[in-house]
Amino acid sequence: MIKLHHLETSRSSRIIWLCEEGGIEYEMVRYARDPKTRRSPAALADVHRLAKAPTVEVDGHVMVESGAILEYLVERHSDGALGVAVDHPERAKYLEWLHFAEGTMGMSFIITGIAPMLGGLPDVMGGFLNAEVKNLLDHVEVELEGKDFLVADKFTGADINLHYMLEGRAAMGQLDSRPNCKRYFEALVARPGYRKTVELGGPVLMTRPS
Ligand SMILES: N[C@@H](CCC(=O)N[C@@H](CS)C(=O)NCC(=O)O)C(=O)O
Repeated sequence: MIKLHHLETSRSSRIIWLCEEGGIEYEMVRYARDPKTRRSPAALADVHRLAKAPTVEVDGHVMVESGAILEYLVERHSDGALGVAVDHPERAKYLEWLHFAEGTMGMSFIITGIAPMLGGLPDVMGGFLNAEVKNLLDHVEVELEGKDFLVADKFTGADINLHYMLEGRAAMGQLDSRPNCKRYFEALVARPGYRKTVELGGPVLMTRPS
């Protein structure tokens, strides 16, 4: 049995979604963020010293990194339906997109996403990162032209991983001028698997601390 350590309003929602849509049995342990710092609690550091979400106990290993967790769970603990087979022509593209959200996209999206809660960014840094976000969103917009999903014409872990990054952008209105991103995002959040994720794990987005 897989044990998912789920931190409220965090990336661990991805793993709930994967397990729910992929028919993977799991047990969930829930953690609240520190109300002032919004960091994870010490109890999560007892599970893994990084105290990051998601953390998953699987096959005798305490695993972190959502992209790697998604890839492993799809291949070892489901029928593979939410992945792309090794010999599929779009396998390379699937791996590229599965890891893109936490790779190239992660830094600028996360920093510009939390900056407003922390008093904003210095101009030079803001200029650099906002240009990066624009470039990356434009890239997604081109990729989604005429498509419902990122790869292989089906819903995969790559869509789950990208969705988390788009949640913040949707809330900031940055999908409104990008019709493909907007259509794609709205279809993802209308899925019963996503609704179930929010029902079980709570909202995905963190809001400003009081
Ligand atoms: N690249 C990692 C990032 C993990 C990460 O930073 N998770 C955040 C939640 S969205 C976290 O644990 N934040 C709490 C903290 O750092 O105290 C992944 O995709 O799993």
